[in-house]
Amino acid sequence: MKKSPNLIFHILFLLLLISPSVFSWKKDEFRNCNQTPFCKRARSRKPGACNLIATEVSISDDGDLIAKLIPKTQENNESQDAPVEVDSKPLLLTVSVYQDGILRLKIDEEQSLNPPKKRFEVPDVILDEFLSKKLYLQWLSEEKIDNDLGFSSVVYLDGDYEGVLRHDPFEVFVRERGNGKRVLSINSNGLFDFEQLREKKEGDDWEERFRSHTDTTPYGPQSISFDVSFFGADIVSGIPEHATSLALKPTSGPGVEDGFSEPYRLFNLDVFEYIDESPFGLYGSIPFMISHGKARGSSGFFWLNAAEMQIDVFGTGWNAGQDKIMMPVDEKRIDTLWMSEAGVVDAFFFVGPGPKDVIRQYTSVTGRPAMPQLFSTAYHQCRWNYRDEEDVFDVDSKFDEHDIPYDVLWLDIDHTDGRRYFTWDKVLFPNPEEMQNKLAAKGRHMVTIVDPHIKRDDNYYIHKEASDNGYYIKDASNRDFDGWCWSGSSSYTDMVNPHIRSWWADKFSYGNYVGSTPSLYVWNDMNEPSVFNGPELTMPRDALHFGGIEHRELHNVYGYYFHMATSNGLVKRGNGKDRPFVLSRAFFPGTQRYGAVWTGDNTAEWEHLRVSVPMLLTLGLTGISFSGADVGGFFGNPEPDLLVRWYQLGAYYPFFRAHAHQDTKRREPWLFGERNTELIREAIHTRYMFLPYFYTLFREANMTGTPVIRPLWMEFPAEEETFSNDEAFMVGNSLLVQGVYTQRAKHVSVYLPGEQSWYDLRSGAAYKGGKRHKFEALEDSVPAFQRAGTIIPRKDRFRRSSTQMGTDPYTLVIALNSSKEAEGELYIDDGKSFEFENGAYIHRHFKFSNGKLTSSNAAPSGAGGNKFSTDCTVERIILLGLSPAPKSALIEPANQKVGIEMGPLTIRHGNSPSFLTIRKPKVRIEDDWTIKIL
Ligand code: NBV
Repeated sequence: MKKSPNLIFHILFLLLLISPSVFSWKKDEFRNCNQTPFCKRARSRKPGACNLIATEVSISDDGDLIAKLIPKTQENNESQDAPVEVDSKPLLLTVSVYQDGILRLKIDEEQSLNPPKKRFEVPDVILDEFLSKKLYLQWLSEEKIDNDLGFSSVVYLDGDYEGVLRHDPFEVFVRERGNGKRVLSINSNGLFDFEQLREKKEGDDWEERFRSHTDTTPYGPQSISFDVSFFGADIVSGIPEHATSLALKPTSGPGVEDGFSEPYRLFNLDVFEYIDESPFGLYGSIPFMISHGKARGSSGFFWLNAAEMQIDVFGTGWNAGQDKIMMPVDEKRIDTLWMSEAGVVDAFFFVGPGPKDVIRQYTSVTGRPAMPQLFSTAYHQCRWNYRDEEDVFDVDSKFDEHDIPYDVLWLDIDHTDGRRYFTWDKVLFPNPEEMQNKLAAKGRHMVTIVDPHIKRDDNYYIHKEASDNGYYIKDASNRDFDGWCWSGSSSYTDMVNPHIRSWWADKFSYGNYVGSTPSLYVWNDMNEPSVFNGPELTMPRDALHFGGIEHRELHNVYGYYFHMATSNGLVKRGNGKDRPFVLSRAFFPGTQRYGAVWTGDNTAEWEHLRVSVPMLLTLGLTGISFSGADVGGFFGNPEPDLLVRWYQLGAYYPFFRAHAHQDTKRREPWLFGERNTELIREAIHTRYMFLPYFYTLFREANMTGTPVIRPLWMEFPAEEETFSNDEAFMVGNSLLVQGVYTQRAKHVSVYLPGEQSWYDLRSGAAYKGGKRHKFEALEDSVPAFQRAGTIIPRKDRFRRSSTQMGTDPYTLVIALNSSKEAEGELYIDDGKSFEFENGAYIHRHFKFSNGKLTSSNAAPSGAGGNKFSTDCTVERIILLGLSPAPKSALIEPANQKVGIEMGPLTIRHGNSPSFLTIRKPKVRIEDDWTIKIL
């Protein structure tokens, strides 16, 4: 084995890293904007600094609007043929228009003018299907806007919107047709800047230094920055990942709070013990922002760029007194500044007008969330580390002993032979297949971790193949990059290369991954990538990828490719039959197509429980619906009270997993005394009960992009009171959940939106909407309510795992609104394969009106049908809000009469208040039927 020359240093470094005392956010290890030259330059520009004008505007053969951007000089003020400034060649601007009112703006150097290098454009994110929806512009209209002397070019977006390219000064915006109201714009504040690549001249010092690291920056400054304005916006949200509020706070101008004077950073980093309430960038990056306002609704802006990005949100009035602003100053709007170290402008404008429309538009570009396997939507038990097979069996059987269901047991890095992924520690895990099979017999699954750092050990087959074939990322001197991580001296496979991705995917075949079985799935950690001795704990920016691309150009997309290759590997191993399950820490736009993500190494503190909600809501708004936070907090030991509250809230996370650092005390659900075990059991049971509802929501996300958990304003877009509420959230359109975020809380204040009432999930009591209520903080659950007017499908019988619930009957809970009506849906498929894509599923629509519950097919004609079938029946129908109490009901077409009784809200709470219940209607869930209240 090749020893690293400074092995001792590395070992010391590693020891330092894993000793608990150093686990605190080390601000100084990371650059701030002032220490980041491109950010500093961009932030110091003044509004109106951009002097580019659009010339030679025309429609190209491809049906796009094209123009050249050149600096405005004295001469070209009059004539457009004036010479351009030295070093500043014309830039090429392209506006393309796609279905659903989507405008795409690209700005790059003109390739015909031979720039020193082609700038990186991110491949493999935009769907081909989206590209096929391009509209070919036929004609262009020109008009004068405001008091302009020159013209602007106007293109058709769709029936309601138009795109405008203002020529002088250059600006692009989308406006409503007819009334001309702006929706979104770029460069209205004149902050656009594009540092063009140029040959290095004598005296140019391009090197950048940070702490002990030097970045050779061989191509010099190449950053891009511009302002984006969101009109009619009360809030902006999105651009994960930051541990902060859902409505983004200003980072520049008036109203900047303490700790928020740095821009929101988008640079995938492994941040030890991150703090809450900070614009600091964490493990993943999605440069997509969504705005929302009472006046007009929502709009969205997405910049497809994988280099480091920094984004400022300006406080209102930041540019007061500036005369160079090109927009109606009295209009309500939020201005932002987007800065990236490299790449091109490839930006998408989404017009909405509703929040769900914006997400549909964004996910039509980057893809809808994958449909997960049913088991992965249930509860996961994780810890760094379950020590050995005995530990695994012990934990597994204790779940049964304590009557707590779980679906997946996870193994962290120490299950491997010396952190060589795809291997097993032979002493601790001598019979991995047997172990998995034993759990699989109870319908349970396992997950093992596979990180991207490959141990540089010639006896390790993955390393051998990767180094022999030249599959590693290279350092700036073109040698295999050698960094330090959990495996010691390590290299990183170059996942940007499709051939290498395919090689990696093959490593998951049952033949290659010895000891793996069909019930084993995968966890990708450290894929930012994390490099302990690298600058800011990551890969040097001047490292080289396939095709000579510098790491700086694609840093944020690396983890996405790693996740993609792993996920493809799991599909391949089952010959394309089964859906994969891969959890990733790093992410990028498009990640939603490959699996789930979690919010990394949080801490067992109340504030981290609190911030998990805006973090997950933000991920959902930006396409990544399948996400969760470590229940209990990764670092530190939660007080039982905190742990219980975390389970109660986590039961509603789309991805529900408990996890803990190796130095923490064991915290399996039964270790905190009988009462706490009972409370945790109850929380996990709640999740299992709602699995049919969650699965239906996952399908909705898969079809439309609408996330499983949603900010209240997504369901109640006109209610201002909801805009800054990120302590409560909606699960689908029917449930509202409010966390409890303080120790020994006595009361919780909950805002219930809308005009209709809400039914408390535990007591069934109805509460008025459009009001804030003060509730007693009950020990046994966090406040959760079903919205009047909805029907929720549940499965109330408890088994060991979701797999064992397959044939269980359903309960339908009908919460009537003031017109005595309600609606809901249920989606079912085999929970595992891709057959649903061929129509093998059941999609029911339930409607209660005029005293009659009807179940009808909601699948589009041609889909659904008989390709998937189930014998499941409905065992109970609970009616909330119906009076006077009816005595019986008539089931059609069976023409059978059944009695209506009083019964508990859930079968576990036999002594809770009683509600009207139709017991054993015995209708089949897949059939059409009606039940008429008599
Ligand atoms: O693999 C060990 C941990 C893992 O448990 C955690 O979930 C990851 O986020 N991993 C980070 C590396 C060590 C962190 C201190």
